[in-house]
Amino acid sequence: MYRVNKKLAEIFEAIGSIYEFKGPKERFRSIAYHNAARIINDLPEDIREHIQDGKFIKTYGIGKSIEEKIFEFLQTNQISLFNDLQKEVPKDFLTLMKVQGLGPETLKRFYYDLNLSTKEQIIEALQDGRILQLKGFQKKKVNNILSALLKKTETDERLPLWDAQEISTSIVHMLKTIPQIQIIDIAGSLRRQRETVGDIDLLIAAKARDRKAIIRHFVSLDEVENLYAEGDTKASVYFKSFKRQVDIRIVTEDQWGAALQYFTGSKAHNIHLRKLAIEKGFKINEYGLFTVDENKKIAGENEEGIYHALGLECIPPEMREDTGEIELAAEGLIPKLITIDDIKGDMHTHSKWSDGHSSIEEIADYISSHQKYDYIVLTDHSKSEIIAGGMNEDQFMKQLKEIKKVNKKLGRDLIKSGTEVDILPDGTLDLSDSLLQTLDWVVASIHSHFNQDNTERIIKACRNPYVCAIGHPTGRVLGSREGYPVDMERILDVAAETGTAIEINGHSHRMDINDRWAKRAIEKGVTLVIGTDSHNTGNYSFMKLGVAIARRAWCTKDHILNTSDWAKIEAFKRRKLERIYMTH
Ligand code: DGT
Ligand code: CA
Ligand code: CA
Ligand code: ZN
Repeated sequence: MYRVNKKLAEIFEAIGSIYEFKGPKERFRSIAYHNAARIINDLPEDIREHIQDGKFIKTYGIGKSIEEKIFEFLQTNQISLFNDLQKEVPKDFLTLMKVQGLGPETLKRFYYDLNLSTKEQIIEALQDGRILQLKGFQKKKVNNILSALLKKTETDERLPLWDAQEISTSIVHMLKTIPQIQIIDIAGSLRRQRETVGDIDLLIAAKARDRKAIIRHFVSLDEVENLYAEGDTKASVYFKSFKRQVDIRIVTEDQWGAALQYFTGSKAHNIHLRKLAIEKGFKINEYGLFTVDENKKIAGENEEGIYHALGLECIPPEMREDTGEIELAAEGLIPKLITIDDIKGDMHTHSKWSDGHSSIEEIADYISSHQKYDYIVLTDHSKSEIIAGGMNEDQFMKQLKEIKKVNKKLGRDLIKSGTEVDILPDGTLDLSDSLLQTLDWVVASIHSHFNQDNTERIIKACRNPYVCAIGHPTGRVLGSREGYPVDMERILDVAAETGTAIEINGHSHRMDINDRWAKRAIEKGVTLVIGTDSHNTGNYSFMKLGVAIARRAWCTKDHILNTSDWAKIEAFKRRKLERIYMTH
């Protein structure tokens, strides 16, 4: 999610809750701010993209007065109304209202009926039975609130990879101004590109005598709020604006490889590696690889050296989870993982024709100047997606003409026609077969009935000869919605059997299917495609998240269809058609 959006949404949420706390006469204000918070939270792009010539391009249900607050925030980084309102509620209120079971209404009663205004006072009153005496507070409710209050919140949550990448990039940028730093890189789960990240680990190489100065500089950055730990070679701090813990570790240049290997992990990978080292008469730590008998340093300057000394091929960070990669490396069988440069096109994007923000021409211009793609598929929504501006068959035919026009102007077939067609509740599709047959690429996705088991629905879609791929197959949305119930093993089997591709949706909110399912898919011989589900030009870079999932799934470029030129994609479609008609 975009940091401005997130911050604004948080403030609006808080304003809404303060109005709620203030009572019934502020009810409409409260609703308006809560609404605005939700709308901004759901925006697929940076809110600043919605402003042009000092105006909102679209209002999105946001009224004039809230619009002014948005401008105020973008210009001054604060909202004066919010500063004033905060003085009207107890100090801990804003953090407390986010605790499960403690809405503004409840807090109001604690405050007015029992005169409780801090977290400590509330905990005490929950424990000593005072709250039990309030009407409507039975034992179970009290216990739930108590355990929610005692549990750490918010910062305990793991951070989606995209956010972690943005944050770490900006921190690395800040630190690069420190002249004593020789090398700086990310480590930990972030370097392994896990889909969520617990904390951010950074590694620095510098001369021993410069460490103190670097650490002092780091911990006194404006952004740093809390210092958890500070030592000779490390510091652990809390970054205010990112609400995240960041660990730095400083080593000397000759220890770089050993330290990078050690702090990249994973823990399980490292433990296995250490066992292997001991078997071979070595010991390994963050300073290097040493012989046990003479304590002689064998390797440590770079990671390759460490792995090679242990008789292993160097293992890409994304594979380091101790799930068989060390055994593979011992046999020299580490696959050549796909890279972003292998990608020849994007298989899932939306234009202004449905709920995207760019016209076909704008997309063509942007892709031509920013990507080395051979093709990009427009997969706008089908008619039952009313809110998302889904299109009927006639509109798709019109869009087809527009695509031809733009391609002609470009002088090449960059833009491919397609759709993300809805799989309806009964498993049939939202567009006619004759239209689907005309399009270059058909992704079929589920956008409704999330609570039912959707296995059969998806399987039925796989059996349609014109469905090329299943979009965001589990339907999960990171941090807000679990996937619908679905038997993914069966779906993968049917995908393999029918020659239907399975999508790795790289959108930062989705990352669907994830690395584990993608690995399972290729084990079963399923072809994967990566799409970004872009709704604006900023989204095309989600391709790197899709590639991250594929790398963590041990995919080579041969596993991913959109590393091929378009002719191979046509062949893939033909194979599916033949297969379906042969079995009928
Ligand atoms: P996270 O932050 O929960 O997403 O996961 P990681 O993998 O980034 O874990 P973190 O930040 O606790 O530690 C970073 C790396 O440091 C970890 O991947 C491996 C290494 N490490 C940490 N603790 C240990 C340990 O007790 N033994 C070994 N061998 N390595 C460790
Ligand atoms: Ca970490
Ligand atoms: Ca850490
Ligand atoms: Zn979709």
